[in-house]
Amino acid sequence: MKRIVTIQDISCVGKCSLTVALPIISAMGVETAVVPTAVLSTHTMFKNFTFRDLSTDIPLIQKHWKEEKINFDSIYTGYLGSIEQIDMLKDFFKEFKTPDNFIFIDPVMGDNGKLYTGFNQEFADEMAKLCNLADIVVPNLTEASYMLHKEYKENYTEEEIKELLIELSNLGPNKVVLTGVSFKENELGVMSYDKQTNQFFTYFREKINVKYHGTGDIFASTLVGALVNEKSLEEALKIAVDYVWETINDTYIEKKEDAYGVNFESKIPYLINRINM
Ligand code: PXL
Repeated sequence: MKRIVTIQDISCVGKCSLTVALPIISAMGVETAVVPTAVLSTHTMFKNFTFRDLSTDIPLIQKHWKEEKINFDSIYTGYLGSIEQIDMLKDFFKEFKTPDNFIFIDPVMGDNGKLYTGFNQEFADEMAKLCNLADIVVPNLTEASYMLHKEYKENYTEEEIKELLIELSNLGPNKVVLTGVSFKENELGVMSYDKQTNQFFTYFREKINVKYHGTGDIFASTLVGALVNEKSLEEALKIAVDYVWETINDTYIEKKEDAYGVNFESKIPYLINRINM
């Protein structure tokens, strides 16, 4: 069985980071090892959340796993709590990167033009340096703007998105995916760039006019799961966008509050069908 290690926080309520990565990757038939970076009572969109930093455990977990000769088909990072953790991961990558696996970074930092509580430009700059070690990075437009020191805009032309993708690939990774891309009012999706083949790829679905928290984490978890299942980047992107669309649609019908995330659980059978197609 393939094995992914995912490194991100546990937000105990709110359906993001580890509480979505674990069930989604497992449902895709891949073992999910975890390095929890922090424990929060909820994600940071709620007020008065608790935050326990788990940085000191990271090198200890790394050392033990090295002794046990544990290896991974992919190393997938999401929300990281501090610059110190970014530095620790550089070392973690060195220990566990092999010629056969790939490093997948979701540089979780912000959305809608703003950084989440607790992040600043310095963190974005350090995250950009961490991306140098990645094989694939999957920022949204906010995260890309901060990492590249570019102004965030509401609307982009195809040429501008291509430029952003190339600049992101110049940070280091061979494959880059931008999420939240839209060239028409009623469409939303992703655009990717593969530096080795010089290929761009777009995939859109009909836009549902709501924003739910945690969908970026669902997208990233599904994408890395599909890639480890040996789907091509294009096929994996279609599966991830379609699954996120299904979960948003299901939630929209129920009209839930956005901070509580999407009904990804009810669409797990859909995901399993897609991955086995
Ligand atoms: O969904 C991204 C995310 C992950 N983890 C924590 C967060 C957020 C977004 O706000 O606060 C703790």
